Amino acid sequence: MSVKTNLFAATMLAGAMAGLSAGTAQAQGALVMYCGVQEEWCRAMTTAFERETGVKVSMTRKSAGEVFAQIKAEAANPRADIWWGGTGDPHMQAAEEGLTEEYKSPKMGELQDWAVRQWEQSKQRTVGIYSGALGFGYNTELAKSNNAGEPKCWADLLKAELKDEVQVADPNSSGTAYTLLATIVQLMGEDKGFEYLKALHKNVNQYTKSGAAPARAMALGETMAGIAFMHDIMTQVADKAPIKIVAPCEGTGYEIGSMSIIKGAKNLDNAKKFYDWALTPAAQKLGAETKQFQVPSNKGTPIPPEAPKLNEIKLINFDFAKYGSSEERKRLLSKWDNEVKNLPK
Ligand code: S7P
Repeated sequence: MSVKTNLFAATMLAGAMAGLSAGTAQAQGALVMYCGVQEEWCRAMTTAFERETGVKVSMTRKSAGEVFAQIKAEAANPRADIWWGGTGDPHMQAAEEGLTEEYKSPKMGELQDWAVRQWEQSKQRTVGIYSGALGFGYNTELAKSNNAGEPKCWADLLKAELKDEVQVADPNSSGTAYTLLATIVQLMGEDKGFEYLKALHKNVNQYTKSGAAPARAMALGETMAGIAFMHDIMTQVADKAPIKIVAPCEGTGYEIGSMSIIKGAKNLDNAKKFYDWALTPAAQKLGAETKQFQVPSNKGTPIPPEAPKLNEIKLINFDFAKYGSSEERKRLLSKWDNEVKNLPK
C-alpha cells in the first residue's frame, strides 16, 4: 500500500471514530443538575452516575433558597433538568408554583413513609431522599473561656455571655436557616418565636449564605456556637473537631431533603434515569462515603452509624405542607427580613 493510501485509510478511520464517539455521546446525552447538599457529595453523585450510565452531568451546587430562586427565574427557558438535595420546603414551593414535574419512580415502594408522604403532599412533584434533625453545637475549647456554661436548650443561646458567639445562616438563601425559622415558630408560637429570633439576633456574629458554614466555623474556632443540621456538625466531629453536638431540650425540627424534576427539562429521560438511580441503596450509600450523615430514604440503604439518632431526639410534629407552601414561606421570610435581620444590636 502506498503512503497516500495509508494516509487516506488513517483519515477515514479517524473520521469514523470521531463520528462514532459523537454518536455515542449523543445517544447517552447530558443532564444538568442543581445540587443542594455539600459539594463533596454532589461531586460523588455526579461521577458515579456518569460512570454508571455514560450520561455527561453538568452540576452546580447552591443552597436551597438560591436554587429555588434560579429555577423560578429560568422558568420560561429552563436550564436544569434535575434538582437533587436541599431541604424540602423550596421543593414544595416549586411544586405548588408548577416549576417541577410529576413523576412516579418504580423505586417508590422501597422508600420510608416520610419520603413517600413528601411525594404525596407535593402531588407527586418532589420525593424525600434523606432526613436529618436541626440542632446546634459548640466548640468545647472556646466554651472553657466563656462563662455561659454548656448550652443545652434553645433558650441557652440567648445568654448575654454568648454575644457575637452564635452563627447561623440567612433563611432567604439557606434551607437550614429556614428550617430554624419554621421550627421556632412551631415550637413557641409565632409571637414568642419572633421575640426569640430577635433576642437571638443580638448574639449572632454572622448570617452566612450556606447552612453548613456555621459548622465549619465552629471547627475552625471562628465562632463558639453554631446552629445547623446535626449531621452537618457531625461531619466536623468525624474530622476530629472539638465540638459538642446538642439536640435542644425544648425539642427541634427536622428536614426531608428532597429531589424534583424541573418542568420543561430538556433532558427529561436522563432526569428520570437519575431520579430512579438516586433512590437506590447503591447511590444513597455515597452520602456516608463522603461523610454526610443524613438518614437515607430507601429502607435498604444502611443508616450510617454516625447519623444522629432521630428516634432519640425530641422532634416536633413538623408541618411540611404548611411551611413549604408558597404563601407561608414568602410571609415568614419577609417578616424575618423586616423584623429581625436589620435590627440594631
Ligand atoms: O449539608 C447537607 C445539608 O444540610 O444541606 C442541605 C440544605 O439545603 C442545607 O444547605 P443550605 O442551608 O445551605 O440550603 C440539607 O438538605 C442537607 O442536609
